[in-house]
Amino acid sequence: MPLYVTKPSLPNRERLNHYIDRIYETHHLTSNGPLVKELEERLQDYLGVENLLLVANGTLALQVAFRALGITGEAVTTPFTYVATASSLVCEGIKPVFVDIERDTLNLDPELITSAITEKTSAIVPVHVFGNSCDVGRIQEIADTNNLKVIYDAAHAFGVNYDGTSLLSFGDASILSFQATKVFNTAEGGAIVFKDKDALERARRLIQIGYSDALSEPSLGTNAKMNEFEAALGNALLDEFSCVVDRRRQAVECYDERLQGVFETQKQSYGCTKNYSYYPILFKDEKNLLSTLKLLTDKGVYPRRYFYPSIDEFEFLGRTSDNPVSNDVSRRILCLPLSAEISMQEVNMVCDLLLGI
Ligand code: T4K
Repeated sequence: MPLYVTKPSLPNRERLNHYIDRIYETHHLTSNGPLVKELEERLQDYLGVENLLLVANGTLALQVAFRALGITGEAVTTPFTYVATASSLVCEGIKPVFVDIERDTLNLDPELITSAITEKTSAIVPVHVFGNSCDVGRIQEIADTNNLKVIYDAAHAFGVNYDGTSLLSFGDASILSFQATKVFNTAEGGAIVFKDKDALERARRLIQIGYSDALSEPSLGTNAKMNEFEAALGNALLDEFSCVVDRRRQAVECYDERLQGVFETQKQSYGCTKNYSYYPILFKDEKNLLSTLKLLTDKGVYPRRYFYPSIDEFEFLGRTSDNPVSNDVSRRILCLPLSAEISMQEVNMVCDLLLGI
């Protein structure tokens, strides 16, 4: 059996049926139905946040957050991320301005932000890469000094705490992705956590094609609603989520035990808890990475080059390619197979291959 970078978690079938039965009883399939409302409330409790809005996916979560917060002109962001962080800016008519990352945490380097700010800048869009927290304190100071909004791409940071509180409570908004490959998934889905209730209400209207209710006149909007089947999956998975985290933690501890000290890896930010979402390792150089990748894929193991290339190399994003750390890291990094489904035998098999045993 091939071993992919991840295997999505699925809830117990009977548990899922219990939620699906409710859909069959009510025939309420979408448009802010009871299961979506229930999941919104449960996630607020579970994550320890307020003003959480469920949406169709993480990419639309970003677009809606930018629009609800009135972001225009330019936004300072990171080149070491998935393309959606920046393409969502472009879709909203905002120019992404890339600044380089810290070599150890792999997150946006706060010390480089100020020099990238112009009179057109209205936001900073950092990413908590692989669930590792950015320097939220320093970023907020810079935002306050320059009167900018901060929208965190927290697609990887479900359930992460920083300094004893949810990492999602920093900035003006944080977005989550619940796409199948994420720690917590609803097949496709996402959420926005706003600091401000008014922004939440604007976003709620935006995701319902500009309608606040069926009778009033609409304003400009899009369709970014989560449906009831996705919410059923989310509710059922949340019921057993502690087991998902536990199994992922065991796999990460096994990787750590075998690989720590052998490969360079991401430095955990101080005060930040782990959600075991990804297991990145860095090779000496790209040649080394490519030969190991071949060895692994020949044996049916398919890790992923998250994130390669550094997205400042994409033509449609302006191709600046002048972020040497991001460019270097992106050529040398590989995310190893990790999921709640992976067995310790499989983790050990990957480690044996990496260590040439
Ligand atoms: N911001 C950041 C920082 C992000 O990382 C992402 C998404 C977003 C924003 C946008 O959120 P969404 O709009 O996607 O909600 C994946 C995901 O498609 C993407 O959600 C994710 N980040 C990105 C990092 O990775 P691919 O193309 O590398 O993954 P894919 O679909 O090839 O899946 C990887 C492996 O997982 C497959 O080889 C097999 C396994 N798999 C995958 C799926 C989808 C399964 O076994 N079953 C499945 O259903 O992009």
